[in-house]
Amino acid sequence: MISSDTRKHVRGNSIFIDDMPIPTGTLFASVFDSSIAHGKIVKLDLSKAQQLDGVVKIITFKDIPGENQIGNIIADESLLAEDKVEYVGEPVAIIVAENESISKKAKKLITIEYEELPVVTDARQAFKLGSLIVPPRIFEMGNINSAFEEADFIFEDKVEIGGQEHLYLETQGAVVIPGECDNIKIFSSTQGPTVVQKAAARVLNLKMHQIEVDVLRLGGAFGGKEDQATPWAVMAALAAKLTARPVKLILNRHDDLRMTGKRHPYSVDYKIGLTKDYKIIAFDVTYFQNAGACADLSTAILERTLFHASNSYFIPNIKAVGNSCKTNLPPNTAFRGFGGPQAMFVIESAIHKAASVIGVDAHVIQKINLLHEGDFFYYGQKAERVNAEKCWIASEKIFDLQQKEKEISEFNASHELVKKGIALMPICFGISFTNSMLNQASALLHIYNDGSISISTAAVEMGQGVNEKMINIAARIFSINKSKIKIESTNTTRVANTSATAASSAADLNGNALIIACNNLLIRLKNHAANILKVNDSEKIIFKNEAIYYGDEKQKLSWEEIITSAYVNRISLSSQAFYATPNIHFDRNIKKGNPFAYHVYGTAIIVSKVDCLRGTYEMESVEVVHDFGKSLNPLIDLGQAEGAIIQGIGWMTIEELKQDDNGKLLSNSLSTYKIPDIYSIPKNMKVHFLEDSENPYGPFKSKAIGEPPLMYGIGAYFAIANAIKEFNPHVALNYSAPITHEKTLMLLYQNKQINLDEVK
Ligand code: LUZ
Ligand code: MOS
Repeated sequence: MISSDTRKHVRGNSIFIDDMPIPTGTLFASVFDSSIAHGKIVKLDLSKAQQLDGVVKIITFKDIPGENQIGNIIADESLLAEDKVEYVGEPVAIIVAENESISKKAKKLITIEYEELPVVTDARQAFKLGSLIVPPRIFEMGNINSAFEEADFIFEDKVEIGGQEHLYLETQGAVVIPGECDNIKIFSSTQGPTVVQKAAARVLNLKMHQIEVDVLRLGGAFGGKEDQATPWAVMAALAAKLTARPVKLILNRHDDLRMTGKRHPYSVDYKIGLTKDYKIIAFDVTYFQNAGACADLSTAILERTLFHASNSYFIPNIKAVGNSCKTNLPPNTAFRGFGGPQAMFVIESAIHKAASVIGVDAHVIQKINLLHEGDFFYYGQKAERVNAEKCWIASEKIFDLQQKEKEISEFNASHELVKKGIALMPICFGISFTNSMLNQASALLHIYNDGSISISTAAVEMGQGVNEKMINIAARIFSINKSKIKIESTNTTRVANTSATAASSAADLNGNALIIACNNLLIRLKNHAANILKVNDSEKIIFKNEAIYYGDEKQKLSWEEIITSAYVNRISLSSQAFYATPNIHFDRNIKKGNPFAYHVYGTAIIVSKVDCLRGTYEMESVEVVHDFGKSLNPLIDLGQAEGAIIQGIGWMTIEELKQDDNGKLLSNSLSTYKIPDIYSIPKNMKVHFLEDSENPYGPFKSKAIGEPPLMYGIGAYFAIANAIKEFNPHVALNYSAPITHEKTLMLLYQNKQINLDEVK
């Protein structure tokens, strides 16, 4: 079944911020930002710009009525720079003008002088200088020192992991309409309406109830709008307050790429110890996270890295150290996976390295070490309903791993300049915000007296289909046609204190709240139906296909009739409900607890094909067994899985962020930053739904889907690496992602003498 949003999207009927009809007199704001990565502001001259016809106001930090502070977890981020700048793209002033072209023209008339300071863009260099966002964090289990003494194999290495640009189709932006008495309404392209509301209140010196944030939908987000939609919305709100006129602020693509943060690059040291029968008994890992110039969500992201240090494996002795390093780059931020993907690439690199040196296939080591029922995660949570091995074995069987390996080795034996490589990638991803507090949601349900339904939750639709899932839930409980149900915009006045739509949890948290709201009303309606039908046992009343049944007997009472009758009899047709995930907690002092409601499992088998003359490659196949629980909507879930896989492969292969030594983004356009396109889709992509998986924590036993499948993309790195080894067996891999075509070419010919005349 096609979702209601799909229809709107393909017909161009969906409204994004930039499509909103705006009131006449709306001003346009643009942002003047730092051109250097680190320095003191010596002089800021706005006079020429101010004199330009049509410029209404130029705002600096001095005009802020409240606090010049938008830091969410840590208060270290000013909305507008005061006396120093710490990254290229840091906002300094807001130019508010009658229209966009005037505000852009005025921006060019602003002059600024800096006293430049040393620039640090590298996480390890920042660490050496003692430039950390917070003190190092350490998670541990067992005793790595004694375990390393018992190990038969020990390997140590370094891993480098690149960042990733979100590239949501809709850039950051907001429209703000001022109301009476300082009340303002913000339309923001944000994943976190309450985050925006709170930050705006702080900066404007208003109460939260004076600010209404409304979000109809986002044109993509991927984590990039969990925290980083905030500054633009707050700037527009500030401009609206100071001018008492509506204000629109939308970043163009170049500005967005330059000014916003990305997925965090990490540099990592590890040491891994195995027994002679390939059991991993010790893992010592130190992460250097490149946080950028302020905290943003970096500490939470680093925490999730620590949680996922051992991916889908049971390792009895682990020590993981996380360093969040402050550099002169735009603050890096949430991105689908939230630190989990970086952790998984490291443990997979360690296993791959061990396998290469020992001389076995990596998947032999992977399989032996998979997590089992009752094992403990090293942060103290007992593993329950573990599907790690189930997915692995199902993938071997369904996709005939043995036959595949045979075909690949035959292919490689008979081809000299094209090689194939295979890799398996198991995943285990914890579901719940790692900050337990955030695992709450509410739903507001109205049934109008014509029988149509309106639903508000905290979930933000960003193309992931959460609205359709909410419709599915209500339609299922009331057993009515989907066309009777409407999902309203996400709005802080209707649903307060919302957690951001993030952590793959929006459908779980809001869906569970919605189930409670629907059931409350259903009970009310059943009691009323029992009255009408003059029966005592309302539990025998069933709502089915828009009709009312008593036991098996269909009654002369339709959905519309029972609703009208309830209204006439003065029965409330509205319901509000709250859900908080039970049984989760985490003690940040002892670093133990039960942070996740459950885990999502799966295994991917990825085959690459590398052109060994050119260094180019393609993914020939990606075949996955994924644990969806009991899917709420298989088509949406499949779409999420496929999209995430491609996004993950992009991160590991072709998406390469580059800055110069002065902290200036070089990959600042779509011609220098390549993301996957239609030609990147593997010829053979199959996602098999694991059978017999149920989840007591998900709505109707479903599991979260947003982030976990992204991490299958990590397998692409190793599939390419293994193909390279077929061509150049003595290649020394440096475990540096992404493995671009250029890097592939260099690795193919690393230390390799080749006489092309001899090649067939
Ligand atoms: N956002 C967040 C997230 O604030 N906390 C999390 O644990 C998280 N996990 C994944 C993605 N976004
Ligand atoms: Mo998050 S990475 O905004 O789910």
